[in-house]
Amino acid sequence: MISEKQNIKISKFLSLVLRHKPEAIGITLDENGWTNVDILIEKVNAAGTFITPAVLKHVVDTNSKKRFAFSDDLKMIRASQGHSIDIELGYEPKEPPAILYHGTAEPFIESIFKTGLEKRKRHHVHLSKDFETATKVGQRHGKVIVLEVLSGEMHNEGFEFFVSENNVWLTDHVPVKYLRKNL
Ligand code: HQG
Repeated sequence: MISEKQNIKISKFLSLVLRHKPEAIGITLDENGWTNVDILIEKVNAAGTFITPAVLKHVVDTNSKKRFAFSDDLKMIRASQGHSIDIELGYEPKEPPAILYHGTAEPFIESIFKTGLEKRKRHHVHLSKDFETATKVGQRHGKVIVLEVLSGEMHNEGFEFFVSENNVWLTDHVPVKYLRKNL
């Protein structure tokens, strides 16, 4: 239908407008991050990236990290996590596994072990339940370091965790005492 290269290009553009800058193409997100599919398609086309409803569905279905989700009636679409703008994803708090992983890069380690894991520009700290995924996340930033997060202990002590529709674990902040480095 479309090349892999085109698929990735559209996915990146959707991440930009559904997570960070809807105003770049003149769409708005509701308080839960949803936007109307027909309007999105119209505005993405107007901005110079050619997509049809079938192409959009293909990009959503084949996305390696399932970054986007349609509403049940298929009229709305949103990013499942990763936003920098102020929306409420509405995920219910959930008990995490005993251990979760966070992939980061070496230059950040000193600062992380001073202040803990911070959400930075995003809404939450992003954690993975498997080591491999965390490794891939960390590699985006440089020489990868995977940290172990004592999520079970945090949960017992009252910290809230959420899991996104695409299985990313989310929390507000991970204090240093729940982090382990030497994996
Ligand atoms: C680091 C991608 C210094 C943190 C991925 C990370 C993920 C600190 C960076 C999702 C720090 C933020 C999220 C501190 C945290 N001092 N550095 N105190 N606390 N950091 O990209 O977790 O492809 O915002 O370790 O796959 O890397 O977008 O977060 O290195 O799921 O769908 O600050 O984004 O998904 O970087 O990645 P990011 P992330 P998508």
